[in-house]
Amino acid sequence: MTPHWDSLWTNVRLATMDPEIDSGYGTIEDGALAISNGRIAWLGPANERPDITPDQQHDGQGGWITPGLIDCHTHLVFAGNRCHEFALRQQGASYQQIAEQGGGIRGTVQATRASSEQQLFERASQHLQPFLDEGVTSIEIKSGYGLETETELRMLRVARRLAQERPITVHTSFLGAHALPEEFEGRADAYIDHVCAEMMTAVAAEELADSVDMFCERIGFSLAQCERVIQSANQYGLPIRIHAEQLSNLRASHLAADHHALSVDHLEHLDESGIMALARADTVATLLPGAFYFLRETQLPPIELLRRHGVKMAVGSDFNPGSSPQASLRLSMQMAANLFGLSPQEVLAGVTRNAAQALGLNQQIGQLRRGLQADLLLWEIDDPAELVWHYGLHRPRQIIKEGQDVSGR
Ligand code: DI6
Ligand code: FE
Repeated sequence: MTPHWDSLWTNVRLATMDPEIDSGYGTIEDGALAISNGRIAWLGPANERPDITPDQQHDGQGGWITPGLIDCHTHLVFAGNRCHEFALRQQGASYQQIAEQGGGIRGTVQATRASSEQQLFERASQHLQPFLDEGVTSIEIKSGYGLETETELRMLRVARRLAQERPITVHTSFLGAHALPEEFEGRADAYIDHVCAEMMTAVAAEELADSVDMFCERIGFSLAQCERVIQSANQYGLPIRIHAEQLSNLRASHLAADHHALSVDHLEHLDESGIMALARADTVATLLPGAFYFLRETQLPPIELLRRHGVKMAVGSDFNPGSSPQASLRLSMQMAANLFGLSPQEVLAGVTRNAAQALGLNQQIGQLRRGLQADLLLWEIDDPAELVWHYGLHRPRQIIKEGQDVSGR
């Protein structure tokens, strides 16, 4: 049977992000790329292209094709706003102090509980649009602003519906263990029982979560409490990820590594023993420079040690109303370079290949590779580093999602 191509791009340079090509962008100069049935059917140097006539041919005019961007850490579904809290922080209150006084996450929980599924969906669609416009083709979305069964389910249903109605792959994480709700004040263990038994059972019954997340922190939950959440996730066969070592070091990375977590996220207070554990488990270290910036943190995540031990680094936006209210992965990419010192190659790997691994989707997305989902972006740039250097200048000329041109949607 002669192979059939739906579409073909020529006169392009490819940043494949394939580590088997090279350890940088996986560059193919003067390349070509063909799509068939929503997958990458062929790619390589133009002069090696098989003689197949595609249904559609595109002239890339010397631009670059990259994989679609992947934001592997967001809290995109929420209601209300936290401007008041921002003002308190301007006057010197810390994020932790506000949380301890019953503000912070709890404020968003109140507003989210009071919103219908339709209201949450409309707001979340607005939140999603800027990510779509800048070339994000896959996104992780957490629950965690319900902290009771019905609202957690509503948030996750909204995330699933976004995947159905918008051109994006959505990975959902159940984050019941995000904060202690008011009605459980002083009874954190009882709340964790509730998360593990009732809430997770309901989430699993509707198949609403692709992974389980938790906030291991003094203002969140202890190691022992997180371990119980993990055991429960294991029972449902759900992979885990942990908000770890963000404000202090509770050794959550060790716990994550022991349980083969997909990712640990934030990591400003991570130490070398934690890094070695992550390296052994091949758990992805997700860096969230937006939260570092917005909370005016001074403790940097240990980038050089992560590099030295070969831990894979991803970069996420952490888009949320409290610690990272900027709806842009592209801005987070610039921050990862400028604030954390990642190279442009590391940043791009962090929002493609490594972000895909953080979602357990590295056999589907994250690289330009034959057989993978055809999620790709065509950029009018001379160097992929421009995507990290500039913020707010380049929009993809074409956005292809599973083989379909979804530019402008
Ligand atoms: N760490 C964070 O940065 C977000 N959640 C978390 O566990 C912040 C969530 C919020 O403040 O609303
Ligand atoms: Fe977060």
